[in-house]
Amino acid sequence: MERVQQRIEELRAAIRLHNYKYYVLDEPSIADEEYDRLLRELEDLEAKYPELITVDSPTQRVGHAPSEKFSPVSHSQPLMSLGNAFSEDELLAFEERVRKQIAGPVSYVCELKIDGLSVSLDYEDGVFVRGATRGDGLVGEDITLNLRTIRSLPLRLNERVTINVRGEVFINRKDFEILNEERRSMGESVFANPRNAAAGSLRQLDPKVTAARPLDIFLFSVGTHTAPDIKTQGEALEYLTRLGLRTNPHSKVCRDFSEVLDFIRLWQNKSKRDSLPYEIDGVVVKVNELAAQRDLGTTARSPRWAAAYKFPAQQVITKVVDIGVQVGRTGALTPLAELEPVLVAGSTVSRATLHNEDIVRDRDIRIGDFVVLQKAGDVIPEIVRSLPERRTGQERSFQMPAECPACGSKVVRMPGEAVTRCVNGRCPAQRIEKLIHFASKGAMDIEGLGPASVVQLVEAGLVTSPVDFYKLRKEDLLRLDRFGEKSAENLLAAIEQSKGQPFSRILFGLGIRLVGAEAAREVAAATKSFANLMALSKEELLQIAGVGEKIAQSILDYFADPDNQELAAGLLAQGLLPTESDESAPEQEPVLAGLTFVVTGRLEGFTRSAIEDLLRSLGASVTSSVSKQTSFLVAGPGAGSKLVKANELGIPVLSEAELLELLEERGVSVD
Ligand code: 0OW
Repeated sequence: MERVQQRIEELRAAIRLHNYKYYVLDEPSIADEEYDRLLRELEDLEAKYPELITVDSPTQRVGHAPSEKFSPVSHSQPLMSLGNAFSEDELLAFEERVRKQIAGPVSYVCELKIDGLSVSLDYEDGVFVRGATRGDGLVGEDITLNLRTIRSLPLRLNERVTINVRGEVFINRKDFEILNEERRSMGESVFANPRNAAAGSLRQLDPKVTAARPLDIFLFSVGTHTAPDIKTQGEALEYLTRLGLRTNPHSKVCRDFSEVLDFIRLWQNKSKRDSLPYEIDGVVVKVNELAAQRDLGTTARSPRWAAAYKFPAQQVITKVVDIGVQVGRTGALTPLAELEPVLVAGSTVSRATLHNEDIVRDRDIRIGDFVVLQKAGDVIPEIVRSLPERRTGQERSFQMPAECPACGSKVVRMPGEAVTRCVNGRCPAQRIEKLIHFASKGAMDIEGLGPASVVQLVEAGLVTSPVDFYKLRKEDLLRLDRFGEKSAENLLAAIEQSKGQPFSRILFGLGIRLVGAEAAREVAAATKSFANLMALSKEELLQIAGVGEKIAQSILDYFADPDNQELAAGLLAQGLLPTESDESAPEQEPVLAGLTFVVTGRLEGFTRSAIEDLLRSLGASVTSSVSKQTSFLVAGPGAGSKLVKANELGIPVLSEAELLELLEERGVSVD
């Protein structure tokens, strides 16, 4: 046994070293067959002596049973997002703010901004124990099993430290193209860009699927750690590298801001970026000294000591093959340019919206024109201008059709409005858009009921109104292609689960003109049920915050239509809402679960106990003293020693307004 244990240790150490050289340093040090032989010998030994298997053995990369769903993980410290700078001037303004706040000399670190998915990793005594997506910055999803499949992510560090680190998971451009090729050949939908491919691969419920995807990772910051005292971001990156974690080789400590600008001008160059195997969408500029970072602090969402310089949008030239019309869920007819497919900013574009008729005329875009197309990162592509000098005289101007292309009924353009609209409430194009909107993330959030599935259900005659979603049966779905046992059950479960959505989401999901998510929240909070809402007069509607003349009229018109009354009754009949208005305040989503708050100083809008009760009702714990475990300090005017301590420990500090903003973001409206 002794000898076996020793041989296993030798094999693990050798394989771990080869993994590190091959995947982390990109410097293979052994022939593949030699590597495979070592791995197979270890697998055989572990098969013969399963009691000797450890969680950090190189053989334990791919988990077995797929999980039902991802469990939530509250981040020890929030994963911040980044404020953007779109020009050198905006970057100089960032530097100006830093200089105003920081007395002594300041250096910077420039890091390529990897265009991937940010994750947080926990190592305990050097062993990888948990990994999560960023989520909303406070709470992410546990994707440990999937992260373990990333070969460049070590399951065990070079030192036995307990540390939290953050980084970006990505897929190389070449691997992205190969993956899309495979999906195309299997008739599956392709990923729009490498970032979506990485995100889609990481959020697979079955780790075996993730293991087949060529994911990679760069780590870029150190969270809580028991490590030696690190004073700068530069040292943090060196420390990550020393631990055996993969860091980006192009990061650079810049003594002053002119070096920052040099770095940015160097990497802005397209051929320089194309020389990288992965996509970057900018440069992250960080104040190097951690003490200065603490002095600068953070806003609710992003640090004041970092900025993301986004490269200017890439522009390409392509040809307008045709200009069609798309009918939206509110009946709006939107001109849509069909383009000769062209690669821009990491993905292939073949369509671009032209917004409305006036824009087509103002920019003089004609069918057959060569045009300049612009796309910044994953922002929607846009036609900047046409190139009249390349016209041949064959080009044709766009005319908005007089009838709706989907149902043939007359279209109207109200005087003074830019939008042309189909007013047939039963128009099939609108019907589909409405169904897509009803199931969408911001509304009923029905997982697996994206645009393609909605179209499929409508074309199969299974669904014409949102009520029909709740009448679907498994046998209906199994008759459709791309639906198997599992996917049919998952979809029906997701539809069933959506019955618990609050009234505000249902109201938003109906797609009433001018009633967006915000107005829907206000109206739902004020009326609590369809019955109450439909009983309101215009004057009463106008009493509701956020409801003006137009919205009140739109709501009255909507519920005056018998089809919509039938729809509301049909949804109730499917058990979507308690018909009576529930007097008890709906219990709040625990959006702050797992977070620890300390409150100090005077707050304008709350008594101390009111704010603490609110935070506790949202799942947070509230303590009286600041420590490393504190997630946020809420500091009103007159904050004293607690504020100093929070800054010393690098704890994010929120003003009362920033706290409200953070709650607002999580859908908590505080009256
Ligand atoms: N994408 C990146 C990157 C980076 C964090 C630390 C505090 C705020 C941002 O390469 N090199 N460095 C950071 O630093 N963030 C990055 O990506 C951010 C994470 C979340 C949103 C961006 O993707």
